[in-house]
Amino acid sequence: MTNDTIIALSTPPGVAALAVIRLSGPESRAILDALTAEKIEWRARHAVYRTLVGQGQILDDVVLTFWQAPHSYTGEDTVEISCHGNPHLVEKILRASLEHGARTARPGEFTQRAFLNDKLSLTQAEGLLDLLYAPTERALASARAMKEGKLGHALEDIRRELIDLLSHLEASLDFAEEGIEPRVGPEFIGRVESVRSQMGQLLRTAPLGRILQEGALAVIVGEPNVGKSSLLNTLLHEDRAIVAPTPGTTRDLIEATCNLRGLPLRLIDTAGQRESSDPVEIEGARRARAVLPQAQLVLHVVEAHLPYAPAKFDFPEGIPSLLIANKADLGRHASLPADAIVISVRSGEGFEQLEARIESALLAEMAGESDTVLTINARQNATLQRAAQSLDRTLEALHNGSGLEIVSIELRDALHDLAEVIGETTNEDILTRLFQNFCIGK
Ligand SMILES: Nc1nc2c(ncn2[C@@H]2O[C@H](COP(=O)(O)OP(=O)(O)OP(=O)(O)O)[C@@H](O)[C@H]2O)c(=O)[nH]1
Ligand SMILES: [Mg+2]
Repeated sequence: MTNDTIIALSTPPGVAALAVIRLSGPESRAILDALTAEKIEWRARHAVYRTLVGQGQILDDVVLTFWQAPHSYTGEDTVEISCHGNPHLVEKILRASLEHGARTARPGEFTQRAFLNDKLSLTQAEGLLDLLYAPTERALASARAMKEGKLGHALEDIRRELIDLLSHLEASLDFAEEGIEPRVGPEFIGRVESVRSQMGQLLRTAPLGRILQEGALAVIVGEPNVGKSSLLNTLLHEDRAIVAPTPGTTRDLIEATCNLRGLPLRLIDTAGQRESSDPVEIEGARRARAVLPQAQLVLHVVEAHLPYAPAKFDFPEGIPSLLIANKADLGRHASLPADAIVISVRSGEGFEQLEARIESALLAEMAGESDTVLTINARQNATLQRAAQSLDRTLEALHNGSGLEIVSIELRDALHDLAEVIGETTNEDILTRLFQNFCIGK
């Protein structure tokens, strides 16, 4: 339990109609008592209107709302001050509170206290962080599911089953000491397999989780004048890049983010690839090739009505690419490969299919689970992978008829990793890093 009282502005800095300052800790009420001339009858979840006074000066007219421990966000006594949204006023109220014993909160410290006081689990805290930063509807839904504890519950179910399996196993091992041959039946193996497949399902959501949090990078490349910038503008629904009939229009990399079927997609438009003696164009084409290896998806644009020729530049290995044949309004050449996505920026045709193909290319690893709401993040993925490996070794040992001691060790390892994902045995560093990512006042 912490015994100091922390304070921070919980709304964005700057001028606004209102600002909310939050205090949490045992002295929350006392600090405000010291700033008000008129006595306050503190009642949980009730708001009172008061004038704050500091060093004989009127600070502001505010509304104070009180939450009593443990029924607050942090689990501690908490007071929220709603004041006028003037940065100088906020500064004065903060300073006056610090003079009366409050301490400035670190980023995420309110949420960290909530975690330490068992008000929310580690995966819920991670969901909350994702919720604050979610860039699309789909990211919001996934963050909300995690914040509501759905992932935590799925992990708890897996853990309970593992504990149960382990206790069965230990019981058999105890019998062994009494001279009875220890054995586990096919039912036991079946249960381990089922736990492993549940873990597999969660692990498959990791690529989507990453895309929802960080966005996926798609780079648009092709020869000059094929309509790369036109494609960028259409996907963005915005006139972002210059479009012109002269080849060699785009020189710099142009980056923008769009929302494609709920997936945050970072798009980069590039200079056309061709032999040139213009140093600016050469540099533009070089930058385009240099950014390619960072892409999660390459959008290779050609012209639909012209004879198809493979790209003269190298695609980075291992990055999926889509062939997009633009200007279909001018015709379709017979030489176009069958997998080309035929579109026309001018007529708007083919965009439905293009979006579907981009979506499935990005979610390929999830095979048919693109509607998944529950996703795991990078930290959970790393630890859950380890747990899955332990389970694989458990199954191997069971199938090979290795000793049950080995099975028990592997199951224990899996349990240990699972406890870490859930947040029961997570080390300080990971916790510190997580909470630092929150904004101040959260
Ligand atoms: N007919 C037709 N013209 C198009 C279509 N899409 C783009 N264009 C035209 O093609 C020309 C080149 O378009 P851009 O989008 O500037 O092509 P780009 O690939 O970015 O060209 P660079 O930046 O020079 O490499 C412009 O005149 C566009 O209006 C299309 O679907 N149909
Ligand atoms: Mg261009």
